[in-house]
Amino acid sequence: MARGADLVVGALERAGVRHLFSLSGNQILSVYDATIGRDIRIIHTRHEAAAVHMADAWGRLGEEPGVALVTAGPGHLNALSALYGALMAESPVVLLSGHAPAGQAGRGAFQEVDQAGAAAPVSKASWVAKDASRLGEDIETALELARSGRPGPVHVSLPGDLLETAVGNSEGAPASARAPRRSMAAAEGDLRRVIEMLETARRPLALIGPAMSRPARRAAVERLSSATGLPALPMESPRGVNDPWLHAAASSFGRADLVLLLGKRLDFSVRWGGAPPFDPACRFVQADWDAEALDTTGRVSLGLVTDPALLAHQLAVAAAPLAGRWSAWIQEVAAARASEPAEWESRRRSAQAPMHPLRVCAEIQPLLDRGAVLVVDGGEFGQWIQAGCESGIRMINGLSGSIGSALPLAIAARLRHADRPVIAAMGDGTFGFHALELDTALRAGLPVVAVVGNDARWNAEHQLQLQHYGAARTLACELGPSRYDRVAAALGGHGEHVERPEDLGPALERALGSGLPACVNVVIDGVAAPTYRAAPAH
Ligand SMILES: Cc1ncc(C[n+]2csc(CCOP(=O)(O)OP(=O)(O)O)c2C)c(N)n1
Ligand SMILES: [Mg+2]
Repeated sequence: MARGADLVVGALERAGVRHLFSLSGNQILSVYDATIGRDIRIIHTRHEAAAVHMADAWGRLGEEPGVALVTAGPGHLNALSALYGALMAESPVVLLSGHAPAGQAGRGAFQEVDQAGAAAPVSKASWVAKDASRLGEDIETALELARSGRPGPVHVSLPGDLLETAVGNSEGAPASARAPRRSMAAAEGDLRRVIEMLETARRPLALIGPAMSRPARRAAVERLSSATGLPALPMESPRGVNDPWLHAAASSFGRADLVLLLGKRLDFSVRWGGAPPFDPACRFVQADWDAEALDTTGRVSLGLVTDPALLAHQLAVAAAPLAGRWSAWIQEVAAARASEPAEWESRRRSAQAPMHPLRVCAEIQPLLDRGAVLVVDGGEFGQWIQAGCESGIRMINGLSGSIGSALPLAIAARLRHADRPVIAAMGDGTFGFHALELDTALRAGLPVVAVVGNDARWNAEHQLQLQHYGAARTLACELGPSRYDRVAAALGGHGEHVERPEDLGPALERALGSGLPACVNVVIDGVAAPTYRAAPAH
């Protein structure tokens, strides 16, 4: 006799979900049980947030929702900070949480808490399943919502008694025929208005949000850029216009006279379109999937509710006659993005110990050139790695500004890209959040290499203290010069401790060659992150 849990797992399997990132608990053991004999694997983590970070990475890397499964109450609440990460990264994620039995609702059941309410601010949709026989539909709806429009996390709470309820022998209905989606293409008139604004622009610039910056949608933006010469920059960093990856391209913000926000909110990361970095005379056009995401302050001249990737496709054709008029400008933006301060080259080659983070970049780069995936997280060290390394596949902690996700993100990246090495670079403080996921990596056979930039402090906060309160008032942000490599070794992984620059390359090779989850603990000079101040508006 099938149970509610069988409907859940059947619907997941039919939708192509092959991995559940999970931490066990009594309310969800029926779901574990229902995976037996199915083509679904459970990756069991050491913390619920890690399970959601893994689902987030899965969602970002393939645009198919990553699914996390956690237990009720505290398990669910542990997962929520990571759900915020997925929300801000616009990553399709489904969080399934066990829940106190429906039959005990409101009676002080074990771990009973308003789970749907708690998840609501960090998800696109959030509900408690009501009917055991319809659990399959709950799953289908959640998966569909997570990937439609602006991708993002969706939560469903699964009361333990519904999961255990017998629902007959039916597997549930096969995936219901979905109503054809309304076309989200921009109307002819709206397209015309965008073209008219582009016609009078001398230095137009497209800024693209996180989902738009990933390959599936980025291709449309690249087509627009190559067809028309319109430059486009991704806005994925919580440091916004000071994203170190942008290098000097941040100065383009102040030079632009028309900004096209494609799936990009006019939020803190672009300083709400203010001056600086933007010129007060710069005009803004915003295209977004959601009407609620459109600017309401009056800064945006034209707001369109449309699929921004479709709009990019449409503009690539409709604005093609404008090709050529911005060629000097697009080259200027590209050159600024490619430029580096003169002193970087000598830092990359420096024999100084403790090492400058750029020296670490120089040793990581050859691995990236061989196709390794780069995951970057955490503090000042992370900013340097983002500024100093170029990688085909790169994942950063994202607009949530939350540190700690690097290891779980990297482990899921390894699952997604089994043929590529995965390097996760992070600060020593950041490593501590999910260090024990090295154990998950070992058990799951998903080796990743954590490169820990060890400056024995929470340097990003230390730097802020220096800046705002002065050298005499820095406190509480110190860490020990800990041997994090030994954590990896203690868990059965591979550890390397590196103090001298010439030892780093060989240590990285040994870590990769070990075939084990590894931690390369690198003693670094705790310098402040690189800054490319956006040029003031003139
Ligand atoms: C979840 C979360 N907690 C706290 C912070 C604030 N924070 C940002 S960077 C940072 C310090 C990171 O230290 P470390 O990982 O050692 O990197 P470092 O700056 O030393 O290179 C802290 C505490 C945050 N962004 N996210
Ligand atoms: Mg540190």
